[in-house]
Amino acid sequence: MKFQDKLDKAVQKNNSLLCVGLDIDLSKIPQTILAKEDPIFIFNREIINATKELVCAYKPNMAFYEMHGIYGLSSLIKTIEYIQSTDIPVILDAKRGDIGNSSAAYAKAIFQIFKADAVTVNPYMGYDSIEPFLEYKEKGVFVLGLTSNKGSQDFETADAEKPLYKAVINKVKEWNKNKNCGLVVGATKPEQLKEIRELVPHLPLLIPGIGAQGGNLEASVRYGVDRDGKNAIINSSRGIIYASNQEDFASAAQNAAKELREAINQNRFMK
Ligand code: OMP
Repeated sequence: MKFQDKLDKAVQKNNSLLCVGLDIDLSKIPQTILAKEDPIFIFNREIINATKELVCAYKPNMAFYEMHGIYGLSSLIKTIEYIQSTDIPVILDAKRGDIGNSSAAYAKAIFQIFKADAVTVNPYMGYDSIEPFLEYKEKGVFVLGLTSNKGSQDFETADAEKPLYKAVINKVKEWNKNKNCGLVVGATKPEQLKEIRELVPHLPLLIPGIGAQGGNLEASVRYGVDRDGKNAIINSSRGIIYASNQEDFASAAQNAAKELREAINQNRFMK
């Protein structure tokens, strides 16, 4: 199934635009889980069981698995396999992008080995660095547009007259021949988000930066959704999965996800 269709189904079924980020931090996982075999997978499975009726996507960031070497990668594969049994799409946050043949290898790993439904990519190296991902027509490709971090001012918005992120957006519109592109726009940049949504009325926007990074939820939802109140994927990682670092972590994550889904929905149709 195409990523966009899978996303639309999950949005509809769970009445949700919430994406839970699975950014594993062993120092925040309860001792009883750490004592088990494959604690990363067990932790994720509990979080997924507690939130699968509340979300439209999951977004594991590869860095948090790669840092544990082969064990982390094996837990990531098991986690994605488990998510696939729930019909919720997986956006693998990898921020890849390299010369063509290297990107082709990255794309193969992400879509064929890890079996993600979508990926995040870095556009700095231009079209041939993104093309191998776009060739997987069924998969979603989220291009970094305007990121949530402070350093976004170094390049993305350095030129106030002609900001680089706008050049990226124009290219993404060109690159969207297979209708499988999306854009990443940080929740910390609500003003620009409004403008970006006008430039790309139909593209799915992945919007991270809610919760731990202090992004503006209300504005991100209002400005981020399309005309039908869809296609904004509002991500929170630490704010959900580490709502508690005690035994009650899964129910605490469930409560945090319920609250956030509700807060998102209150702003979805306010355009
Ligand atoms: P929390 O701050 O814990 O909610 O995590 C945010 C997640 O979104 C992390 O995995 C980041 O790497 C990712 N992210 C950003 O925070 N800012 C961006 O501009 C882009 C991303 C991303 O591509 O997902």
